Parts: sequence; C-alpha cells; structure tokens
Amino acid sequence: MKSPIRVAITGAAGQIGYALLFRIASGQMFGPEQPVILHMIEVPVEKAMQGLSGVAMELDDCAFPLLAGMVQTSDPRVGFKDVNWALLVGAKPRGPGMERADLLKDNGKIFIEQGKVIDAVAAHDCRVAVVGNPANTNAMIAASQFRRLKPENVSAMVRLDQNRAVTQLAKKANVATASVSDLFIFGNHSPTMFSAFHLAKINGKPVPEVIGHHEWLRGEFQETVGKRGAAIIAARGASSAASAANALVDHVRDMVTPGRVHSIAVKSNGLYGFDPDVWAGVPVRTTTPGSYEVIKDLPLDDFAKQKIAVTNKELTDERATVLPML
Ligand code: NAX
Repeated sequence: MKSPIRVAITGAAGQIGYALLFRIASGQMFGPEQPVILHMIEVPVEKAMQGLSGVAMELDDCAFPLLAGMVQTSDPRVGFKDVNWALLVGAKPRGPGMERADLLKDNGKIFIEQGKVIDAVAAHDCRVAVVGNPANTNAMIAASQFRRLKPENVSAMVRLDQNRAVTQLAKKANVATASVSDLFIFGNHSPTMFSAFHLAKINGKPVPEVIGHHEWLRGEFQETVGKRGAAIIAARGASSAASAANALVDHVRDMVTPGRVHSIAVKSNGLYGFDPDVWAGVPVRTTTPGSYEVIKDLPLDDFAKQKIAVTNKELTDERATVLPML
C-alpha cells in the first residue's frame, strides 16, 4: 500500500462537500491504491462545525479502506498543514441585492488568506484546485500570494462546463457521451465561456460536420451550456452539487493521470489571445501527476476569437476589481 496523501477540502460541510468527500474517500479521485487523509475545513461557526462532525461520522460509517484519517478544523493553518492537494470549494455566496464587485472583493479576502496559508504550510508539491466562485479569479488571487509554491500549481475548475457541453453534443448527435472527444472550454467559468465545438469530434469526425447545424452550435448550444447552472437552480431550487463534485473528481483524476487531455483554467500567459495574467480555461495535457502542458496553437476561427475576446474582457474586468487588494 502507498503512503497516504493529505487532501484539504474547504467548504466541507456544504452541499458540494457532501457529494465530494465520499467519492475521494472511496478512491475515485486518486485511484484504488492511494490512501487519503481528509483535511476538512469549515468556517468557525458552530452550525458549520457541527454539520462537519456529522459528515465525519458518516465517513466513519462507510469503513472506507482507503480513508487513513480525518482532520476537522476551522483553522486554515491546521487545515492546510502538509497537504498535497487543496480543493478550495468554500466561498461566500452572492446574497440578495449584492453587487458582483462586492462578491469579488469578499471572496478576494478569503482567497488571499488561503493562498498565503497554503504557501506557508502546505507540502512543497501542493496542487490547488479552485471551485468556489468566481473560480477563475479566486485562483488568480490565491496564486498571487505564493512566494514558495508556483502559480502553475493552481487551477480553477471548468470541467463541469466541459461535461455539460459533451452531453449536449452527444444528445444532439444521438450518440453516447464516450463518442465525443476534444471538447474544450475556453475562458471564464461563467455564461461568457466558449465551448469550442469547432475542435471537438464525434467518433473522430469534426463536430460541425457531424451535427451540421451551425446556428445551433453557435447559439443555443453555447447558451445551454453557459446558463446550465441557472437552469439547475430554477429546477432544483439549489445550485449544482453532485455534478460539480463529479466534475472536480474528473478534474483532479485527469490531472494525476499522465496523457489525459482536458480543460482546466490556468494562468494564460497570453495564449489564445487571453490577457497573460488571467486564469482562463484552456486545453491541457497532463505530463506527470499534478503537472500539465497547455496544448498550444489549436486553430481559432473568427467566431472563436470573438467569443474568447468577450470572456477575456470579463476576466480582465474581474482582475481589475480585485487588483488593489493584492
Ligand atoms: P454551500 O453554501 O452549500 O457550501 C459552501 C460551504 O463553504 C459552507 O458550508 C460554508 O460554511 C463554507 N465556507 C465558506 N467560506 C469558507 C471559508 N473561508 N473556509 C472554509 N469554508 C468556507 O455551497 P456549494 O453549493 O457547496 O458551492 C460551493 C461553491 O462552489 C460556491 O462558491 C459555488 O458558487 C461554487 N460552484 C462552482 C462551480 C464551478 O463549476 N466552478 C459549479 C458549482 C458551484 O456553483
């Protein structure tokens, strides 16, 4: 048996946390041979910590062979101590009447603090995956605090958007989701994202050729994927949780599996027309566990360039809003 890795999860008593922890402990994220110690981090509020203790009791009751220990804490210095992965799920939700700029700033404070503490106390190889919204900008904020760890170690999740797009294409073409490949998300995890259908394939053939319905690909398809989160809230009365947890399992599993090709949001360094300092969804290939190379020079047509310009503008605006805090 391998020695255990330490995995921190913020927002562990939240709804994504509840759908996520059991899948990590069962081995779906890091594989059936890899024991894990879960560092479950919540806010220092009695209700949250009490809820967390209940989740920990349920984890105990699963008798997972791979679960080698649990830490329950509201102190980030304890929670992030020596962790190999930090999954930043917890964030402040947008309240009624709250401006987007205020949300950015409130979350900015959380991610500045967490970035600092991770840099100070986490393992030297720590990888960080951000889910809490606005995920791309929160990732940029956390990475801005790094002195010891590398900004490349921080990614934000656009995998839920990728998975949503794959299913919409599969349904339209009446094929299984496994027939769809090379569907990448460019830009922000927000309705401005671009689902790059022109690069995607169905059974190895270009999607525009197979589906043929260009208006749908440029219009309804983009909108359905971009606004799926709102559609789930309208239907369920709560935001996506199990599908978000599933996407994070996919995101991390692909990041630890060399050769996997998928989309994650990372520092753009100016690729694909993005501002160099924003964290944008781009296609990557995993090189060694936890490391990746961005797949460069995929062709962009005028429509793709225009969509990327819109999502880039949103990302640069978000960055400008929080920049004075960094
Ligand atoms: P919940 O409100 O159910 O849970 C969030 C939990 O985080 C709460 O228990 C809260 O106490 C905790 N928390 C807040 N600040 C914290 C901090 N500083 N340290 C530790 N814990 C903290 O929300 P949930 O539905 O689980 O969603 C979590 C986040 O994921 C939200 O920001 C949400 O917007 C975001 N999402 C991101 C998605 C993505 O694809 N990137 C999709 C799903 C989801 O909407």
